[in-house]
Amino acid sequence: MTAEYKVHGSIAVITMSNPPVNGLGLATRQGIVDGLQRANADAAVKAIVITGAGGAFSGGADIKEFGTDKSMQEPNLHSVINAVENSGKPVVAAIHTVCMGGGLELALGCHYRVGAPGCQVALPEVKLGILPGAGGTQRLPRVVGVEAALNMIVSGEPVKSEMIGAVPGQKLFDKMAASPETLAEEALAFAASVADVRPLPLVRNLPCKHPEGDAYFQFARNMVKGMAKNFPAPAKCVDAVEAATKRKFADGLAYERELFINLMWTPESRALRHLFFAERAASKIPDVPSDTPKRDIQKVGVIGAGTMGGGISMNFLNAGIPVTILETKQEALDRGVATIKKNYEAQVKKGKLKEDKYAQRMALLSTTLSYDDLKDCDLIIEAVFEEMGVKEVVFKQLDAVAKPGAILASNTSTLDVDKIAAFTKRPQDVVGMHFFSPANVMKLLEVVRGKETAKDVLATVMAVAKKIKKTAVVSGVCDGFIGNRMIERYSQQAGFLLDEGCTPQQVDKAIEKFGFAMGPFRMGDLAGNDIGWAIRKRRAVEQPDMKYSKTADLLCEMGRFGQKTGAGWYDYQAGKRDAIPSDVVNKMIEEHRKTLSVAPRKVSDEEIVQRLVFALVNEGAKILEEGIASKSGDIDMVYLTGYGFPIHRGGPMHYASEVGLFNVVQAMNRFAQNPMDDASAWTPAPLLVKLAAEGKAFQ
Ligand code: 3H9
Repeated sequence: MTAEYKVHGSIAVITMSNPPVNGLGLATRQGIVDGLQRANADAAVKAIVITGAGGAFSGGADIKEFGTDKSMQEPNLHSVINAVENSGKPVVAAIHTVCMGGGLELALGCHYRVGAPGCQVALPEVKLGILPGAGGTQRLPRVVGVEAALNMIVSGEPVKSEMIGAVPGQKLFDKMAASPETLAEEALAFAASVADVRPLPLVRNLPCKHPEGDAYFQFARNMVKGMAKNFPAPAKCVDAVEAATKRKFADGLAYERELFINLMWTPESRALRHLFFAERAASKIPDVPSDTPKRDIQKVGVIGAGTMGGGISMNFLNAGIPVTILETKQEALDRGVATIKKNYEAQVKKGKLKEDKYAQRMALLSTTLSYDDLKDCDLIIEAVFEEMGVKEVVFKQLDAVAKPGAILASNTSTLDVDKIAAFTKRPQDVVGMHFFSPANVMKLLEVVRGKETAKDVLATVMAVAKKIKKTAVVSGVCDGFIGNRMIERYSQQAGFLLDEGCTPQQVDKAIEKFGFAMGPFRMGDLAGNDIGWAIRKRRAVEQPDMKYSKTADLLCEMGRFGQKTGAGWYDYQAGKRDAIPSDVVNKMIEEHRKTLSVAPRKVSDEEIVQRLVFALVNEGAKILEEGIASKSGDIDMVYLTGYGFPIHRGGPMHYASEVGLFNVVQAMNRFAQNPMDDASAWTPAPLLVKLAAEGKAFQ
């Protein structure tokens, strides 16, 4: 049963019941139509209420059905709404908690709407790369006005029901219930009060005009152009709403349907739908049930008051969790606290943070030079220098002072968490929490699961991540975990491209045109080229055969560490971040090519993009195969939230599936023939070969 039918006196109540959010899947749609037929056939029924069970009126069309036959199967949402509009007896929507997408469109088809306060009302389809496809663009402007409707449709953002209900002249809600608790009763009373009204009011019959007509829509188009960038849907939303003001209702509806279907098949929409599910799936760990008991996290300790330690601390302060920062020297503590204050003050200045909130957050912060002061912390995160010897000292001290059951986390970005855990007598309590810089801004948190990490530690850290508003992705232990292990292959290709004839700006431009927030060389300058240098030096000992371009080492030998030294792959003017192509660097690259006896060749943008992205994909496939990531969506989330991979491409693994894994393997085989490249890096991962041969995509 996905829609229940009950009669209360003379009122029939159809309750959508399709957890978790009463998505309008086929069975629910059928249930509503059946309920309407029953109610219309029953002479004792005078009016009908449609509502939703549990925590939603309806979250809209069932997104899981998209791309399957079920989404189009009759009764489709249009037919359901037609059945509602054509009901001979009044239909009242009793709306609460969540009323979104197709759910709102269904409500707009009802003759009347009673709303509960606190309900999130939205047409969020644009966030899935589509537009409302069941009349939302035609009916919403008729009840809340063209501008308000277009704002909601183009942004997809929810608006609280009581805000809409309070706007004079709005026709979305015929009545606002006093509270969510009284909604059912008030909706029944309202339905009884309109039982005899004829003709029944229909939103489609309301007028729809904008006083400035063309000028307004031109303005809207210009606004949308700037913000929509790589996504076609927002501009189509404007077209559809404009049609509501210019065409007959039925024509507008048909036009909206056409736009909806076209958008549904765009790669951008597929990417956003993938992202929707990948984001939610990332928080689920296959062998850690969602009801795993969690440890209580009341107080957090952070070791290290540097850039990372400070940023990490701010996350917890922002969430109202007290933090004690430990350092070895008072000056370092003072510097760290001053940086935190500076960050908050900048937010206050921009009006993003209120003075009293700032004061509250700072009041939660304490500092210490003694490990003893961390003994009442429930979670202690180490953010000290990235060197195993240093981690050993820290974890041995933590083991000596931390209370039993405290979670001991390392912010290491590459080191072996199992080795770190072995410095303690409680490896089950040790986990990696790899934040990305700036840690108070970046969404991504890699949660590194050691071989002995306890399940309740993982469950707790995932819950904490949600509390501090991070997208947490679980990674197994390997060098660099998911993100940095893959980026090394990407950087390796970027270096080879310089050796073969590219300039840093050509490589950056090509990949930025593909949609990356920043190319590898601008990124290196921002993060600090010395970080990669240190890793390469370590690698040179561990994997002496690994082939890579020496240009990055030569750059560092010139002291060009990036923005922090005013020079890196690019030149920088004092106090500015604009990357200016550098003659010195280009000369260094040319000279290096001469030492390799390489005649530079013209490399196409397509080759640049494929080599950089497919290098990520191949390593991603190995990570998946080894079980370091449990699903390909997790790898995509890491790249979308931590590495500036273009959202409209859906992440490297999704993008590869879109290109076709067979084509990806073919390209890799081609690249392996290039004598300047590292052929071993292009041996396709067995999983990739298998899926390509089977004509499948990454799961
Ligand atoms: C549409 O309506 C098209 C029409 O215009 C035209 C049709 C012809 N379907 O976010 P949460 C699942 S397009 C299926 O963690 P919250 C979600 O996957 C649709 N499943 O919870 C998750 O499952 P799981 C327009 C859905 O409380 C669970 O619900 N509507 C849907 O933080 C909990 O989700 C939207 O775009 C759905 N429509 O937030 C609404 N919605 O537990 C998108 C959710 O297995 N949804 N699920 O991981 C949201 O914005 C939020 O989920 C919502 C709840 C605010 C509803």
